[in-house]
Amino acid sequence: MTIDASRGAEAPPELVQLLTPEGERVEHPDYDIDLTPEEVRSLYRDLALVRRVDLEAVALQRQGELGIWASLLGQEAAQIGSGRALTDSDMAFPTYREHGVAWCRDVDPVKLLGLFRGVNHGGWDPKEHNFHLYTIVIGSQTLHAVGYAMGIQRDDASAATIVYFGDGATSQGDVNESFIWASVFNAPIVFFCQNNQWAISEPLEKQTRIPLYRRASGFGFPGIRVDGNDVFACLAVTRKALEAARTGQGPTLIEAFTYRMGAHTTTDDPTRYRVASELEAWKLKDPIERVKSYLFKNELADQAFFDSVEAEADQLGADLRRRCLAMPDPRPLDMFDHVYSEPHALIDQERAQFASYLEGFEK
Ligand SMILES: Cc1ncc(C[n+]2csc(CCOP(=O)(O)OP(=O)(O)O)c2C)c(N)n1
Ligand SMILES: [Mg+2]
Repeated sequence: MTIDASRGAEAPPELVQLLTPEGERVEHPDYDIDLTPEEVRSLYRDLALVRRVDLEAVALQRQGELGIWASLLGQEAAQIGSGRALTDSDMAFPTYREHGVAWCRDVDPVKLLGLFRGVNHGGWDPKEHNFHLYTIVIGSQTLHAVGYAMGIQRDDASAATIVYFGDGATSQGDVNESFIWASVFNAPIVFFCQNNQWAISEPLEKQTRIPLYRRASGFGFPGIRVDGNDVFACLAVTRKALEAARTGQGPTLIEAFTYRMGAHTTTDDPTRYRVASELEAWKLKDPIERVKSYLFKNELADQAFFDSVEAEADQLGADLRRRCLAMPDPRPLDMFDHVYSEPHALIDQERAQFASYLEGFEK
């Protein structure tokens, strides 16, 4: 039996697209965007630099400097487009793969590396960046985000919340519960699902028999599918959904239709469960190449511009590597420090037990 869950190289129907894989600008009646050449160049720079952060992190893991890394390769446009749609007062709740969104929230990428190197438990102050800590437990951040959005609502603040999750996460109870809460309380939230078509080795057709964005209608709010490899469309669609949230119109589900071009994480080998031709087809839809073609074709950027971004990426990569290796190892007992915000008897006991265990080693 074959189930058409819209996976594969063909652009599925109902997809909001403003920039084709060939770099041609197309119109959409509901979603338009007017970007200056400077803004397009800036988006290109974001895309290219986060890809370099990611490549450097994969290399560092391969050299034993990180415990693990979850690559965003192929998902740059979904993350930069949605991340650049946020205002400073909006709040974002990520999974473990949102390095592009972290970039848009001004989180120093070395702090992401710290988490994957195992030298910190998060690395940044969520309040400082309005960017929550990475969440590994699939889907649980959707509940945290709806709670946060309901708080915004009760404070009567003009801000929105966005929560990121994957296609696999849509099968979690937490995600479905969060949809219900958001819907019945009309919470100011955008559910941003990056449908990269794989949940480790599980393909999309094991999660759903209908396009994911259509799930929203069953919960009572709008759902929309956007070309997740099109940074213009992701920006336009997310902006509109955030504005709807800020103006009391409640939640939106955005399904960014994209593809995980790399492995699930550096511990995974996707050649064991997916065919090479699928990846080859998606390489033609690369989110960065289409912006480059657009800039070139319309003479909005010259070779000197692309060279300067490349040079900046080289410098960023080298700087990240240097700072990653320089991060000090934490003291083992530090891990008990932030479990609770206040002293806690059980934690004190566990700290003491662990201290005496450490004493048992020769100095
Ligand atoms: C509650 C829970 N169950 C299982 C896992 C193991 N796990 C880690 S990633 C993952 C797949 C997630 O897939 P998806 O939601 O599509 O996100 P993607 O990794 O593709 O970005 C699973 C099952 C987990 N982290 N948390
Ligand atoms: Mg996935």
